[in-house]
Amino acid sequence: MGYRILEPEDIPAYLRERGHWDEATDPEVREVSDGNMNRVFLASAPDGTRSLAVKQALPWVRVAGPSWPMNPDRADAEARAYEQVAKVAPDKIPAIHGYDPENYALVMEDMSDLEVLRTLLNEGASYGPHTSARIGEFVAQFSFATSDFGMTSADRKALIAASVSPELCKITEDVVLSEPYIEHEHNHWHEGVADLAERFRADARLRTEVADLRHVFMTSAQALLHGDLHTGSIMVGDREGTPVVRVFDPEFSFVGPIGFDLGLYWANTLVSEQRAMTLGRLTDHADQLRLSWEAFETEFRRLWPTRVDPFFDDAYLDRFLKRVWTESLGYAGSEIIRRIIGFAHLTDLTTLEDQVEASRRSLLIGRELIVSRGELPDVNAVRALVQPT
Ligand code: SR1
Ligand code: MG
Repeated sequence: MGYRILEPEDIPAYLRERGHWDEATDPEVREVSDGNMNRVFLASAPDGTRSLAVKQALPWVRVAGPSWPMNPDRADAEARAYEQVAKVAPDKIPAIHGYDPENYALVMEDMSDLEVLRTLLNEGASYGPHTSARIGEFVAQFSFATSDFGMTSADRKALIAASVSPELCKITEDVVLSEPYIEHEHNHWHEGVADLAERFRADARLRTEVADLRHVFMTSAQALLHGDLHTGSIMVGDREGTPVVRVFDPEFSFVGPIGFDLGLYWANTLVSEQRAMTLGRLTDHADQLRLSWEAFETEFRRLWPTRVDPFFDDAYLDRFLKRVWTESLGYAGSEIIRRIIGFAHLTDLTTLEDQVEASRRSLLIGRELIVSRGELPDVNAVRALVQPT
């Protein structure tokens, strides 16, 4: 792909060219790439008065290198998602200063005063009362606005067409929604769960339910999603005494089932709970699914009277939310499983001295969420499954 791959030393001139830096002194630049896919640089004035983040998509998966090529136009999807969220929930994403589609680079707010939620949780922090509530609201505001309830039918068709993201969706269809259930070179696991990995590959009931979730992922166009809403895609902190929650990294964004976003968040909270249990550090982990679902449902119902098409009546809203609930549980289960026996694992478990028990419990919860999702009517039923008495 003929575009300019930025190195740290290119960033000062790049920011000046793009009109983001006109201070007399060049910024100091450091690379802070962390996720699986892209590079991120922080550019800061030496006197500390200003700083920016630059994120660039590489033409491959960063952690795999050129052996796993990947279209950098995923950065277009990320910019599009930020643009849509900015209309309805600007307080829940970083400020975007500009997108350069020729070089697949976003210039945005430096959030290094905040912390990645996963990092904090791994260190033993609790969520507090705000984090999951803001995430539930984020999903409701973003999904309502980009659904057939928030947009006219014609605008929605244009959004769906513009948001097609075949390569990134294929990653999810593969690494989340099929590979963990077949023999695949991407898969790996701790030897202490090898028997469960084998059992899951032979589990016909599980396979059919995952096939159903995979097909819903491929065909359901409910709303524009974040697409990878795990606890590593969320930053939290405090600015002048106000709690701050920011969702970032929506490069997997596409128009799909809303439950995929909620489910990914739930999976990550459930695995973090298993880590805390192992370490004897449980705090408010058990509340997070409820807090995020209640905030999602409350906000979605608050927005409902503003729907553009009143043919969708109140009884349909109940039915729709029930469907979102059930699918969220299924996607939570599939996210848990793929994070333990698939390609990309979670530090929540891998950094435990003994990860086996937490991983086994998580895998079994994941399976149950998938196969029993239709029989889990509410949060209490999920808690009974996670924490049997
Ligand atoms: C090849 S990418 C594997 C995972 O990293 C991303 O963060 C997504 O979660 C994807 O599934
Ligand atoms: Mg990411």
